[in-house]
Amino acid sequence: MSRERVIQIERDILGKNNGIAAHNRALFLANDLLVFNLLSSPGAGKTTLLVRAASELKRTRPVGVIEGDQQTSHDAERIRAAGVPAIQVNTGKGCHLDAAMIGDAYRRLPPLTGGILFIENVGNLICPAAFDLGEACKIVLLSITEGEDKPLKYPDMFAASSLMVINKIDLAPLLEFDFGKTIEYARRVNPNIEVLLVSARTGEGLGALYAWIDRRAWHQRRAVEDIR
Ligand SMILES: Nc1nc2c(ncn2[C@@H]2O[C@H](COP(=O)(O)OP(=O)(O)OP(=O)(O)O)[C@@H](O)[C@H]2O)c(=O)[nH]1
Ligand SMILES: [Mg+2]
Ligand SMILES: [Zn+2]
Repeated sequence: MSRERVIQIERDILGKNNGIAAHNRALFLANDLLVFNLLSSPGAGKTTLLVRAASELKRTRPVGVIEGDQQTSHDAERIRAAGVPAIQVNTGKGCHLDAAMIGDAYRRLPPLTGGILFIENVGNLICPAAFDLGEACKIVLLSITEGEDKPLKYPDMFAASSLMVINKIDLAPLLEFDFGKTIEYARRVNPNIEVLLVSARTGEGLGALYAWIDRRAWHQRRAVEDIR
């Protein structure tokens, strides 16, 4: 296949996805729903973080989760065990979630008006960056066992994200992880990226994450009021 043909097919796929994502986004705003698309390599701690965050945040607003994995419903079961509604999407041979999958899964969740929807994308630092799902923003999770250089090796993911959450800081005494260097690399790719340090295991740093989420909720509500 020629290079031009490959580029054309990519454009068609992304163009179709973007149309559905715009539809999702309008629906989310109409339902006063704040939506985050959570991205990371496999095992960085997305589900561990979501179990804690969803349990905490659901005390003050509705919270739901859409879980993306190639196979199994393990992650949705972990979320449901915390008393939070979750829909599992299996992508089979696919390696990312797309906007149509999110539209379908959203319809199967209970009403979340005024609340938060977390989408846990397939563990993959590459193509989920290219697919808009209709989210308010992307959050990239980087665990300190992965090494400092990931923002430079997988720049699209960090360029597309509004927030980088550095996870597993409880392991810092065992590793020689350079936080300053990692943040510098991420900001080289995306000068505006915000950064938080957490341990999803111990809960350290999660207060700052909840405050960050509350600020986003406040900004979205103001933007919606301005439109209305
Ligand atoms: N020490 C430590 N371990 C963690 C932390 N967060 C997650 N883990 C562990 O890391 C492993 C993977 O965590 P998950 O939450 O399943 O990671 P994930 O990103 O959801 O993984 P996939 O959905 O497979 O991509 C598990 O063994 C967790 O217990 C943390 O903050 N500290
Ligand atoms: Mg997971
Ligand atoms: Zn993919």
